[in-house]
Amino acid sequence: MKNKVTTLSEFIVERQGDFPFAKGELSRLLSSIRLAAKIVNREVNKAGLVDILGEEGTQNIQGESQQKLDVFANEHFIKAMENQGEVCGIASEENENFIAYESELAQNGKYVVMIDPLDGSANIDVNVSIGTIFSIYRRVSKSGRATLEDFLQPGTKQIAAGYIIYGSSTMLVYTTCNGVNGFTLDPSIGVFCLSHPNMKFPSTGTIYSTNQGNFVHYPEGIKQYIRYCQEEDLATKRPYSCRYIGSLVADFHRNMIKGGVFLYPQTFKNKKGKLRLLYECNPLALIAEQAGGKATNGEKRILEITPQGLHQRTPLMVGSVEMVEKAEEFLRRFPGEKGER
Ligand code: AHM
Ligand code: MG
Repeated sequence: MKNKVTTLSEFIVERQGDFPFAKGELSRLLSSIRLAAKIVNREVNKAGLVDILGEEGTQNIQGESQQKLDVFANEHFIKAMENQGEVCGIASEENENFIAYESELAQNGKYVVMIDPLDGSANIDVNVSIGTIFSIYRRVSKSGRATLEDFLQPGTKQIAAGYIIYGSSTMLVYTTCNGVNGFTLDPSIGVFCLSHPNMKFPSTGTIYSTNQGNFVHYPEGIKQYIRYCQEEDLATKRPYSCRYIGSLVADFHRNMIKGGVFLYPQTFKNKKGKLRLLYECNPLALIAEQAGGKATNGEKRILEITPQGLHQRTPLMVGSVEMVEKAEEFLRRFPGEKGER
């Protein structure tokens, strides 16, 4: 007989005891994310069928074109976080400023959420995996409207983080700082079921993920590391495979399961890197560490970076410990100018 299926809602309730200070609040917050994820998943799945694809015609604050599904996902997560009253404010990749909820209920909420509602959006209209990334903090202000300080906390202060991957199946993977667990959506009944308990990054692997088209603009240490990945060596199973989807969540998820490293360094064009610290790198860094992996900007732990702005960017190297440390070693050996040709 098969093992009993554990649903995400059962799991959230079982783990509620991990948070004596949070009582049911964090559970309710995670349940809101679960619901919004299902709604976004429904729209993502019918994206090819209805007239929802294509450019929305607006640009987000980084000057990138927004697509309709980004807007839809953004609106749904913003609404879902407001409704339960646990969250006093939300910051999103799609909004220049954070949103401080107006209702009295929400202003009593103890948490703030940071979110990339639909990451990898360039992949939407070509039917390639995309994802949602979220990060949860306790507010530092006492009550009332959320403040900027509530959002500008280092990643070490996260109390939970996760992602949803809309891929060949839809999964929700999250941590409440007590390991990482993955749930696969059974679309026939609309329920997330525990499919990947206690996920762990293999300590090493044979995959490196990077946009190799940028090679010429990479720092010397990263160029040298990539050359190392491509060399032949039986003992370390090199050359490694290069796998790059261009959706951070999908590349990260694959590497966590199979073992690998993801590199998005500073480049000649993006001197500070491309990926956003607060709602892309920090949540994945927390998940990586909770799964026994490592995340760094090449000099320091991602989680220890003090954020200065909501949309701050950072170089990112994340994945299997031994592979990240090898890349760091190359950066030390070949310091060079950041993003120097
Ligand atoms: P987005 O937030 O505009 O979707 O951009 C983030 C995405 C990541 O998912 C991915 O790792 C990266 O951008 C890919 O960038 P590039 O096309 O430069 O390789
Ligand atoms: Mg993004």
